Amino acid sequence: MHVTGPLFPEASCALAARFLTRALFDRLAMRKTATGFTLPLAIQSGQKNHDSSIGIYAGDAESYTLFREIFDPVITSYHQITGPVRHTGELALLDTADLDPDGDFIVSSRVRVARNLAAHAFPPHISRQDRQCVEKQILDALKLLPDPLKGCYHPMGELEPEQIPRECLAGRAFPPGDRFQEAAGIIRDFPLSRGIYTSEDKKFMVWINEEDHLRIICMERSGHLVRVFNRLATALEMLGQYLVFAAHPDLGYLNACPTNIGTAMRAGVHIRLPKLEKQPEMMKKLARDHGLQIRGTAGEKTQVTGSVFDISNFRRLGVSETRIIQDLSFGIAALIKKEKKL
Ligand code: CIR
Repeated sequence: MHVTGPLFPEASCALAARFLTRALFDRLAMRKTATGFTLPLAIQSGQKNHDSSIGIYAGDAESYTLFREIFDPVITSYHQITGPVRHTGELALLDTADLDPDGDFIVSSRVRVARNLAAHAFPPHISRQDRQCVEKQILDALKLLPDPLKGCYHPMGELEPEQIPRECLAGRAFPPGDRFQEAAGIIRDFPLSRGIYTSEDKKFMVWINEEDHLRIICMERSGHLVRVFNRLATALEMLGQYLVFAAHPDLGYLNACPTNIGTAMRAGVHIRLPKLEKQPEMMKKLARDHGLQIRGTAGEKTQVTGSVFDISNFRRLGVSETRIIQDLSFGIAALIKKEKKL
């Protein structure tokens, strides 16, 4: 394929724009994965959105190896890894106490991982028929889970567009996604073959066919992050007996967005810190020292309301799941200690 003109908008600060030279593009542009995914398809989102921070998605597991000359620098730069990536995970159950037993600070704890089935194209490139097949395979596996993970599925396929916001509020649907995902092809045929599985106690959830085939989520309204993690580790272990997840020996679990590979895990708490809120520099330093990411109350790029921050792990690749939870627990304890002291 020969494309003339700039590959990305001039104002783009995307990592893909930084590393994808014209010569590299020309060399890789003719390649096609077994599912038919190409580099021009991978960079569509970055081309259409001048404010992309990454600007590239994988259409399948093979994308990470066939186009590794562009994925590798994006991955090492985003995940701040020096040298070659050598990821090794560890999902051992942990034994740590509640981080906030009196419930003075932590509102809720949440852990999520992203997974894709190895045998199918990822959401940016999947066909309608394969998406349906993925939904069925995942549901068949979920049906085998024992209590307390047993639950029910809320298919979104038959929802009318006007019903979706209400279902989202009730936790039975997820929104169609953002313009980055739309440009990447992730929202094609929405809401067909999408849905949310929830356990009866609502502490375990699986989003099917959103940005990845599976987003597996555990949460509860307490500071017991380790209990939440252990529940997720148990569910993942069981699902892994029935489903083959896309993974790479050095990169860990593979997902549509290169920011979400490795452990593909984001663990965190919603925590009320009114005193630290007034000391943003102190809070930033604590976050930096403990590898924490601070987000607004409703997630990325949102405002902080009621002094409630979303605090989670920054590192996801090149560090084990167990280590992430241990470091995060340590960091959150340090924040609570400082808040009490102020
Ligand atoms: C970007 O390039 O800015 C978007 N594709 C989003 C990157 C962050 N990844 C994500 O939310 N999964």
